[in-house]
Amino acid sequence: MTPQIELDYEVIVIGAGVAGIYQIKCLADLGVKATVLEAAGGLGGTWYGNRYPGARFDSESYTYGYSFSEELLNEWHWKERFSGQPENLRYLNYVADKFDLRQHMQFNCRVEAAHFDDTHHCWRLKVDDGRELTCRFVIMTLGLLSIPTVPRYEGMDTFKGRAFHTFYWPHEPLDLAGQKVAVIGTGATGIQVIADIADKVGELTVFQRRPNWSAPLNNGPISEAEMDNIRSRYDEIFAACARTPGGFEHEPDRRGFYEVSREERLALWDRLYDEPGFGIWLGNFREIFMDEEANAEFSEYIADRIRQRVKDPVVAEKLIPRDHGFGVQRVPMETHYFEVYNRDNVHLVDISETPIERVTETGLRTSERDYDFDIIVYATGFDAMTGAYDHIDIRGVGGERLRDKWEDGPSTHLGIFVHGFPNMLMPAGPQSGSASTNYPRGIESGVNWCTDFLKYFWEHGCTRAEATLEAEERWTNHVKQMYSTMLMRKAKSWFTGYNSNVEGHEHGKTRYFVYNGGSPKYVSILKQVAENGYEGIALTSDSMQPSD
Ligand code: NA7
Repeated sequence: MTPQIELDYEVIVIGAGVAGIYQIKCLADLGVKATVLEAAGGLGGTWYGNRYPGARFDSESYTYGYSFSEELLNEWHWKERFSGQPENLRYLNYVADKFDLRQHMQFNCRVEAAHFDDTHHCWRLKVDDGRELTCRFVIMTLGLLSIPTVPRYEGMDTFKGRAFHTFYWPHEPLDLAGQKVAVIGTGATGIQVIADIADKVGELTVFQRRPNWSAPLNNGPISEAEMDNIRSRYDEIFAACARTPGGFEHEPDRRGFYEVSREERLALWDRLYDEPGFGIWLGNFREIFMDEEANAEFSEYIADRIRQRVKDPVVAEKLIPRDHGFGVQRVPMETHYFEVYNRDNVHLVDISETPIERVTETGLRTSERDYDFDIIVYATGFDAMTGAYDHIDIRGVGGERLRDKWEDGPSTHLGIFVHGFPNMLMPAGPQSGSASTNYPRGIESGVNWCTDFLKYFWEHGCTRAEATLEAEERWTNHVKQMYSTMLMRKAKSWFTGYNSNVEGHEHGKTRYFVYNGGSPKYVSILKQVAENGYEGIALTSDSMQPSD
């Protein structure tokens, strides 16, 4: 018999972002005693944090919204095809209010530790307000990109102006007029913020270590009439998202790259370049992701587009990536980004040639010269995927630390369970298909699956659920193997665990973060696992012996 103790909650969900909001909705519907603990002062996760100018979806807004409520779908009017942060945050708050979810959320509560109690088959959580809370299940909805990272330059604390990471862009209005601003970093975030603020600041200096392949977002407003049409097609839209590997409406071109003529390839690329969204990446030939030659030909096409848009040929060449091809890293989508470099008040500093040596009281020093700034913006990315887990002292059976277990990269069963860490669920964990797709589409399937699993667990009177080591090894090897055909395996990006600002992640030692099998395949695997009585997961109940 499992010794009984009175638990504070049956389930504690950590994180009130897109996944946490939906997870608590499902638990509330079941009438389970559950709460969400959120470190920030409000809900929204990514959309609570990233308030920098230009922050917006690269997903079509109407594919990013939740699909679970027809009423919600009918009520909400997306104003732009790729909606901006303020509206996105409003939307998530609207959802929380509509379904009365705020009563189940606690803000400004940072979970510092989560230790599994193997005697009572429960988790003991330490919160930074001094409380210890117990629960049967802990559900990690921590976000994929929720731990911002900054460079380790000397003198960072000596700067007399304002300096912040894009994730911590001030909540109060910040007047940029006449200001001398530095932006360090040209990833998806840097590209959005640079394009947005170039005409609002006095001088903008961009410090670029490596350029990124980027293509036009082609955003635009959504009229009432268009929104009515979208509403009438929601079933069709979500069905299309469920069919495609990336969870978008963009379907890969099924023709073989080498089966069509160069003219036909160019015709497709010209069309995709002018289309809204990720079509240029996800609607392209599949060979772009796997075949060096096909990738090089397409990359050269994009390079020519950059040359056409940037007047100074020297600057244009600096904006063209040399170390990787198009699409092997997350493709940032842009709005007049390249034209920014035609402005007199914008300067590009290639810090692969003249590295930043230190932060000074008045700005930045490169190996070439000193620069003075009022504001330094670090658009330098995140400790992706596992970073948020590393920031909590998570200990499983026998006190094993998750951080230690994952030192060389995550190992999971389905991206949902971790052997040695029973009663812990990750609806969109590292190595899950839910995390490598149009996020809310993946979230909904991940959360639905976890919720069904919990129902099964409770119906069978279970007290403990743990992935077997064998199942974990099988899944982790499967995830690794799928990298072997993808060009992305060679890229230095967060897809492979690279981050020069995080100890141990600097040299691009590959970490297998992403499930590359596509959303439909992942969902069918989840379905099969459930149909087979949750194979690979050892369940313990007081009335039955441990099994898998
Ligand atoms: P990314 O895509 O990781 O980009 C970070 C950028 O910051 C990238 O250009 C980096 O250059 C640069 N960086 C990072 N550290 C440094 C240091 N120390 N010095 C100079 N430059 C540096 O993060 P984002 O926030 O842009 O995007 C994250 C995700 O958000 C994105 O994938 C979308 O899903 C949304 P590097 O390329 O490493 O040379």
